[in-house]
Amino acid sequence: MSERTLIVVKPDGVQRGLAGEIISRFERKGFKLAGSKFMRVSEELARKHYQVHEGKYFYDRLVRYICSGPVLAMVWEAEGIIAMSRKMMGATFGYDAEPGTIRGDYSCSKGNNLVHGSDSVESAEFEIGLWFDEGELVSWEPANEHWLR
Ligand code: RTP
Ligand code: MG
Repeated sequence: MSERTLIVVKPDGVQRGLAGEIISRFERKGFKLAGSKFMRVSEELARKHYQVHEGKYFYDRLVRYICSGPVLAMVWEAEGIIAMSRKMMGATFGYDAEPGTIRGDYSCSKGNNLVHGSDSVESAEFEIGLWFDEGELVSWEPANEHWLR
């Protein structure tokens, strides 16, 4: 199986109507969508998701931010997707991110940076397991001859 990553359109991305744009960039790049859900994040999920940042001064604010409104959580797959999707998202803070990246094109903020993407194979496995049940992920294997060629 090719590499998978967790991508989350954060509350500001949803509220600004950028979910479609973000999906579109990943689709056009050639990534395959393996799962998706529009949801609210519980405080418990937020704290686990951001556990590497526990103790940092921005941790509580980060948890409040990700819980503040609906998000679009997705699993995407492609060979090398973790590094590629991080490049496409751009640097963490919108004002640092290069034009042409998602954050560089649509965010000039520090905290409100529109999108999350896993940063390593280990964190992708951890995060996908946290956000999705295996049964919520969809196979692209053709079932029969009805398949566009
Ligand atoms: P993400 O996990 O959301 O994809 O972002 P990232 O890898 O680029 O950045 P990371 O270091 O993992 O930080 C997670 C999120 O915390 C917020 N943050 N605030 N100094 C600060 O105030 C600060 N540093 C990080 C950002 O929302 C970042 O996306
Ligand atoms: Mg991160």
